[in-house]
Amino acid sequence: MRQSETPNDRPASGRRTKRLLACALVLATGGLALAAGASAAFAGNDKPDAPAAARHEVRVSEGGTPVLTTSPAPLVMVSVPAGAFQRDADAADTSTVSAFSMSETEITRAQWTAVTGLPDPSRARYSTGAADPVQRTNWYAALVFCNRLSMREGLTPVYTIRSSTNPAVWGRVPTRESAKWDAARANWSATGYRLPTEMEWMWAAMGATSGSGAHAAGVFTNGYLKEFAGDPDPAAPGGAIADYAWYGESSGGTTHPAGTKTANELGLHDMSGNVWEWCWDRWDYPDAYPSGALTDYRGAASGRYRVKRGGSWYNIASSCTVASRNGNYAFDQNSTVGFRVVRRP
Ligand SMILES: [Ca+2]
Ligand SMILES: [Ca+2]
Repeated sequence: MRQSETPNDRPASGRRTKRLLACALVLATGGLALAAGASAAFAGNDKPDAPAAARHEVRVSEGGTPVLTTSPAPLVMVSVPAGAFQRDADAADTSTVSAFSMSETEITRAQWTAVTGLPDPSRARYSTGAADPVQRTNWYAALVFCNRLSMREGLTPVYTIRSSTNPAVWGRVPTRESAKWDAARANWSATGYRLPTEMEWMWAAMGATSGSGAHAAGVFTNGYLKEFAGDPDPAAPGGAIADYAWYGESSGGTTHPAGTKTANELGLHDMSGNVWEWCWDRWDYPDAYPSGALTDYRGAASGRYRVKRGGSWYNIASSCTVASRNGNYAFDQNSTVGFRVVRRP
């Protein structure tokens, strides 16, 4: 039931509601919310904000190279080195991850519009503007963004749906469960953009090889204990999460411009909070990773949901940890969920 922790597009009404009550609420309202989303034809039904170009500030940070240079919203990619980490309390449960690069921030509303040309589905009442992360992009829509960005940058698109890598062939982004879109295949050797795997997300969130904490024999042994991405001491409880994350207690009930909180050790912003981030992996509840050593693990072969990570502007701190897992249906549009992208290094 944890995948239903946040009510679909009704965050304000249940902000302080305990988890079980929130579960019941989403079960009661989920059908209605979905029907409303479907009738809104994915575009959402909020009044649009001012044009993106007028509101988005160009920002280039340390370490990354802007690649989306032709739009008003450059996308900065940060290198994440290969490495290994302990993913839970069992020292035998290690994950090895190959090197990749990851967007410094969540994809913003301005970037969404610039890359896809599709309507911005974000719920305006839970957003401060076009520099905020895009939300209500379901998992299917995130794949469209990835391939469109790859094509725009002259890279090989990663995802194939309906035997094509061109989203123009895929048709309208589904707002209900779609077997064809669920069967999306990933070309892991392609040069283009894609969603992170859950293990890539976790490795990046804990700061990879430069993450503060205990590194022994090439394994980051306690990064999984971090209470938020950037937590300077995973072994010590507590920490200044509000310096690093827009979450339930610090957000004031909306998303905020991407990249305005302190970054983690890699220079990645908002890994904890602001919006949940879609990962590639299938997920079910209850569910566990396979035990033992895993290399470039890409998720279960089946599962009713897709993983989302990091918590959001709406969630309590315990949802924003490095190890916390959650998921949604791939077709879910939720104003607490967005995504960021990765690609080969
Ligand atoms: Ca800590
Ligand atoms: Ca986030």
